[in-house]
Amino acid sequence: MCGLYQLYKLLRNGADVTVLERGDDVGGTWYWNRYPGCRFDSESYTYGYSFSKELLAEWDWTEHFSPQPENLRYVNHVVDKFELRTHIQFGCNLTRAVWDDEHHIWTLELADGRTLTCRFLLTAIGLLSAPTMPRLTGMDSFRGPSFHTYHWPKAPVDLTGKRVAVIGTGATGVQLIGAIADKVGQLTVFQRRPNWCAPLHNAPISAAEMASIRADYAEIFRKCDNTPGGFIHGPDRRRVAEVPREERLAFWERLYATPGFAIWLGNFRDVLMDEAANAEFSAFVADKIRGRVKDPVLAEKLIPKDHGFGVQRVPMETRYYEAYNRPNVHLVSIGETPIERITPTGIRTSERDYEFDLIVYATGFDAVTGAFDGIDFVGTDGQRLRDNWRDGPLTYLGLQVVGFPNLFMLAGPQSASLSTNFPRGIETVVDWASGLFEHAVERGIRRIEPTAEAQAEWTAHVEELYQGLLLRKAKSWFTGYNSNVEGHDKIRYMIYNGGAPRYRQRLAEVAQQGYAGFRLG
Ligand code: NA7
Repeated sequence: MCGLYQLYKLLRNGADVTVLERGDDVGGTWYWNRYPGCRFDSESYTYGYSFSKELLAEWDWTEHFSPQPENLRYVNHVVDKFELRTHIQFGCNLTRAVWDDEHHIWTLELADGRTLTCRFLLTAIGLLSAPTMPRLTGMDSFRGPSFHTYHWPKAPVDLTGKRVAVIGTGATGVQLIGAIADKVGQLTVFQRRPNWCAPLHNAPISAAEMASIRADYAEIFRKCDNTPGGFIHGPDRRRVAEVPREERLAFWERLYATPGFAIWLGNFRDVLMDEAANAEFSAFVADKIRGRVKDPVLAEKLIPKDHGFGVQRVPMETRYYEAYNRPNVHLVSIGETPIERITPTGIRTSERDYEFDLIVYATGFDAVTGAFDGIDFVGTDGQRLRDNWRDGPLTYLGLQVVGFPNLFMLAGPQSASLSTNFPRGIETVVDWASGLFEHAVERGIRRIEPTAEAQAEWTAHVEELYQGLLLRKAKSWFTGYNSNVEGHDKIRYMIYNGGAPRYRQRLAEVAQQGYAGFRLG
């Protein structure tokens, strides 16, 4: 989504540009993630690109939260419409990028042995594009198919009558479980920690509805521009304690019945900041779970006890809790009965052996920095990006890093794109970066690098923004936590939590001040 828009902009500005794509077709997230149930959690009409009126006029979304196949069709439609495909080289796996400080160029090494050079190197490599597998004994010994959700095969997988294991209950696992519970023979879910999930309330979009959405696009995007998350849902400015109990319960009932992230991003503002407010809302959601899961012992296992609602990414679900009322669905709490190993025929826990035809790992990603760590970026004086970021990313505006001139991260750590409705966030960054490139070309600028002071100030600012939020304590990808990656068991300040409007304002000020904080030469 990000790279394609940047390509479009650069081509329009007459730049000499090529896109290197690891996959053998376009789509990024929507190319790789093909698991059943995969869909937007953003309202479809807030997720599409906003830059072309023609595109908005001709594209019909068929569901409020569009599924992966339609999303992939959308990306292909955009690529064909704007004739972008010929500028993309597929199957290019960038392994190394080395900066030459004398000639001001990057040399790129690809896995197939090819070498390319460029003046400006822009990354649009995704924030959730480095999937991680658990470190379990015997994983290679399993005789049936097993894969990470990110690598769900392109060829149809017949689940009918199959005994399926799903490990992981994050946003991905929750989508998958809800979608396949009634398709498989037996489904066994291996849950390490439960999540606070909320109903998505997806529905088809009728032709009349689409017409009214289309007529309303300007207002929809205006709304998205003005909320911290780039969604149509913005926080309610009241605090929980200010609102009489009956009124707030009625408000929460409405939120629970509202489609999308309203329940997370449209809640009272202190729910995500104050322990007491959060505990009260979490209790409300816990009761909802108890109301939906028939077996009370099972219901308690599905209610998080170690963190409150919304401090981790809220998985949006469709019939997720009801899946556990089915006789063919079984929950294994790994906390009680840990997985001991994967066997040739299934999974052995401390309690018993399970036999499976298929094992699916919905175990998440080395988020945000994982894709960067996968490339050996070598900057000035031979310094390496992955070494400099060992204890957490250091950036200026989430866009650039000291020691790595002319390297621009279009959806980098510590930028707002990661904490917002992604296309809304990246349109801001791409538009801004395109302005900077024009500025550079007009003035014959060949080298752009942030100052050490600007980077230190921004990184400290990002860290400070975490302090007011309960999410700072959660073990999730928002804090850079991943038990499957060595060294990622401590807090890293990955995302900018100041909200999209504030970020946009800051970018505008930086540009107005002649790109303050950047050294242009
Ligand atoms: P997440 O949200 O990181 O979830 C990963 C899940 O996998 C989560 O339930 C983890 O449990 C579980 N997990 C991870 N490693 C293991 C091991 N080793 N053993 C057992 N269980 C494990 O990734 P998703 O793909 O669901 O979602 C990522 C983003 O994609 C999401 O935020 C959306 O923006 C789209 P844990 O909770 O860590 O105990």
